[in-house]
This record gives sequence, structure tokens and C-alpha cells, in this order.
Amino acid sequence: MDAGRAAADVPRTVPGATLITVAPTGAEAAKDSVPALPVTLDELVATAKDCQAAGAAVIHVHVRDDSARPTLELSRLTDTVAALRETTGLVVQLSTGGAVTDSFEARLAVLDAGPDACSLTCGTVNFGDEVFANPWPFIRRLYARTQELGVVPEFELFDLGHAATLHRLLDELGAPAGGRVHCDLVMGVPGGMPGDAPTLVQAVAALPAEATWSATGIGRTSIPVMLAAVAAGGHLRVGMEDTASYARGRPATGNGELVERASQLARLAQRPPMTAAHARVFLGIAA
Ligand code: KMH
Ligand code: ZN
Repeated sequence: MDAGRAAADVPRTVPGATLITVAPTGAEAAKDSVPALPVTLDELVATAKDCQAAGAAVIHVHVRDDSARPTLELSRLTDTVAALRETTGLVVQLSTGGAVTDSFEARLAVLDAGPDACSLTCGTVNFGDEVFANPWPFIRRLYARTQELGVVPEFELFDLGHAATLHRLLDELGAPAGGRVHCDLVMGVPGGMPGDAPTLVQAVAALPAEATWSATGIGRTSIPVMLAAVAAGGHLRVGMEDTASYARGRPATGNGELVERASQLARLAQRPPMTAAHARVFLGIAA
């Protein structure tokens, strides 16, 4: 699909359905402390299949090296995209956020692995004791590259000010590949916006009028954010990148049960999980 295709031309809705994204690994948790974290390609493929069966339609991917450390090595990313495409129908969204230590050049090169979609963070944020750096010139370059390559971006907002940058990006560079402005509110990061219902409502109000959105809460904000997002008519992201626990004092046994719970909630809200095929139409991803 044309990068320049107008939002109005894209089939806008899959009526009454919830898009569930799983973020199974991330770049922060250590395999030693979270043994259920999928870090090898085989583990990632197994979790992806479980999650699709449980109701996920999109997988947000970070890869690890042979020592389970985060890496942006291009050949691993390319192999991972191929393996997920062969074994699942999930929309493959590669992280361009990487780890806080990754260079801007390595993060831009992620797009060369040819994913369906990518994350695109709309601003710098304190990230615990670290800084997750996303200065305007980098955001602009990354966005322009997604348009050039036809990779569908998901705009990640960690703070309310990131919404202003998203407006600026769309005003200056136009519509994303696929035509849909789809955002993900990443809430509860120490240094970012809090993970609670009043903040979620404020953040949604700050988005462009045409945007659709999902939300995820980090750590113990996971459940309140999920409940608030469903109540506000949003979509959901869950997974062990964002929380390694299923409940207080009970580690998650895997990503599948986190997706399963999100699916149950979506069904309870009368907006059952969107299939991966519908997600492709919803996001404007070429078949
Ligand atoms: N790992 C974080 C520093 C993304 O994937 O785009 C950044 C992150 C966001 O996870
Ligand atoms: Zn991520």
C-alpha cells in the first residue's frame, strides 16, 4: 500500500473487535531472573504460536543473542521475521526502540530486516535510572524511512508530551505507511506517565482525532491500564516485556496466559480479539 495513502481511504474498523499485541521479550528482563522469558528463536516461535491461539494478532519483537542479551544484529532480525512469518499469521512488528544502549544508526537499520510493522517512540523519556533517547531529528528520520520502505509504524507514547511530537510528525511528513495512525500508550515506566485511568483518559484526548490506540501498563500497572483501556474503547498490549508477573507474587508462566486474560477481558467487553488477518486490514498492511 502507498505510504501516502490517506487515512480516510483505509478500511477504518473491524467492528467491535479488540486488537491484542503481545510483547513477549523486551530488552530489559534477564533470562536468569525470568526463566519463562522467550529468548531463543525456538522459544520465540513457540510463544508466538501460543499467543496467536490465545487471541494475539500482532507480535512486538526484540531479539536476544546467544547469551540472551538484547541485540539488533540484522541477520538475527531477518531470520526472526522469516521464522515468525513461516509459523504464524501474526503481524510482525520489530522494535526500533531496542535497548537504551543501542545507537540511532542500529535502530534505523532494524527496518532493513523487512518487518510488516515497527514501533516508533515519539520522544525521550527517563527510563528508571537510564534515559531512552528519542530526539526529534532521529524520530523524523526514522518516520521518513518507514514511509520510504512501506513499514507500518506504531507510535509509542511514554509521556503526554509525546503526543505533541506525534502531531508535529504527521503535520510535517504526512500519513504513515498503511494510512492508519495507530498509537500505543506505554504507561507506568518510572520516568514516564503514570499507569492509571485518569492519565489514560488525558493521553487519549491528546491524540490526533483520526488515531486509534492501545495501551499497556508496566509492572503492577498492567491490570489497571488494561481495565481502563478496555473501558475507554481502546486496544490492548500485554506480555512479558511489560510485566513478568501474572498477579502479585505469581510469576507469569509464559506470554500465552497474559494474552488469554486480555482476550477474556475483550470478550467480556463484547469486543472479542481481532484475528491477525483482520489486523492486517485494520493497520493497512499489504497482504
Ligand atoms: N527497551 C526500551 C528502551 C520499543 O520497543 O520501541 C524501548 C522499547 C520501546 O522497548
Ligand atoms: Zn519494546
